[in-house]
Amino acid sequence: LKELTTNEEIAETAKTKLEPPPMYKVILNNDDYTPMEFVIEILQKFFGMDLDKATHIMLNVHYSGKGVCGVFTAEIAETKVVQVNTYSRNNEHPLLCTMEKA
Ligand code: TYC
Repeated sequence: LKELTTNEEIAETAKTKLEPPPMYKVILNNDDYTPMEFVIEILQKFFGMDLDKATHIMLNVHYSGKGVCGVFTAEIAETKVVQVNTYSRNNEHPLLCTMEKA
C-alpha cells in the first residue's frame, strides 16, 4: 500500500508545530503622578521581580519614558496589561501599561 502521507508532509507538519509563537513586550509608561513605590510594588506583584530588579526597571522608566517589564505570548501579555491597568485604576493612579510586538 502506498503511504497516504509522505515523509515530506510529515516533516512539514512537524516544522509548523515547532514554529515559535509571536511574542509581545509588556511596556510600562512613565507619568508624573504615580508614586515610585507603587510602580515597584506592581513589578514585584505582577512580574515576580525582587526589590532590586523592580527598583532598577522603575528608575529606567522614570528617566527614559518607558521600559520593558517582560516578553510574553499574546494571551499572557494581554493578561498582564489588564491586571496592571485595573490594579492601578483601583488605586487611583494613572500608571499606563501597554504591549507591542517584540
Ligand atoms: N515618574 C514617577 C514619579 O516621579 C514615577 C514613575 C515611574 C511613574 C515609572 C510611572 O511607569 C512609571 N513619581
